Amino acid sequence: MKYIANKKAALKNITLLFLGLVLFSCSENTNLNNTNGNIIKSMCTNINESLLECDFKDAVCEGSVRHFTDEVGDNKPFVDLTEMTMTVGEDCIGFTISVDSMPEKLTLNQDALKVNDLNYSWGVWLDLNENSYPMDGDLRVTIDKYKWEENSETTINIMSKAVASVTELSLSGGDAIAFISSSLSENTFNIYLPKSLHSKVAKILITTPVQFSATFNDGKSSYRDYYPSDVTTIN
Ligand SMILES: [Ca+2]
Ligand SMILES: [Ca+2]
Repeated sequence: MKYIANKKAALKNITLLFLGLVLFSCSENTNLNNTNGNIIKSMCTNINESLLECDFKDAVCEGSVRHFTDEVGDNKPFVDLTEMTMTVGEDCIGFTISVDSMPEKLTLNQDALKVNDLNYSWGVWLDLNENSYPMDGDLRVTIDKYKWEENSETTINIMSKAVASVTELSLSGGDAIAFISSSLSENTFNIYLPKSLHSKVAKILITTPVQFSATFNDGKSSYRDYYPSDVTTIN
């Protein structure tokens, strides 16, 4: 609940940024090499003392890459994880998350969905302390859409930008560290995190255990695909 309350309060300040998978179109790829935190100063603003809002302009992290392949056809196409990567560069961390296909439009805030319930999510959990459980001090990077208010059901066009939230997990839930403007190209999300974003981001190693997940909940049924599929400790 702490996590939801924290996030909801923050989102009230950036409602326009977070309304589903929204915003402007930009196909430029940028490689950012700034190592000393200036990238944070130039591309992030503080929502509050401990929460940043950042746009790294479709930057792509280059470095060592781990590739992950999930079964195709084991869920709804936009929930069906297919290919994922995790990149650990000198100064950055990168993730790509591909689903089988994304429709041109998504329906949000289904009438059957309760307020505060998760509607859509694509993301990755990082088991920083390698105990096979997302507990205190671990990290979560997800593109989430919640039903925050009793809004009526709506259908939106998918745009090329989505917002990923970086959350430090704790025993009571988690605290958002940053909201990162990320790109969506066809069926692939690309998330760029400079290591200078947070000390926990800097701790991500190429060997850090990860779990990818995609979720859709319309209030009547819940769909979830995750990789690796034999790990079920993350909820
Ligand atoms: Ca799959
Ligand atoms: Ca852990």
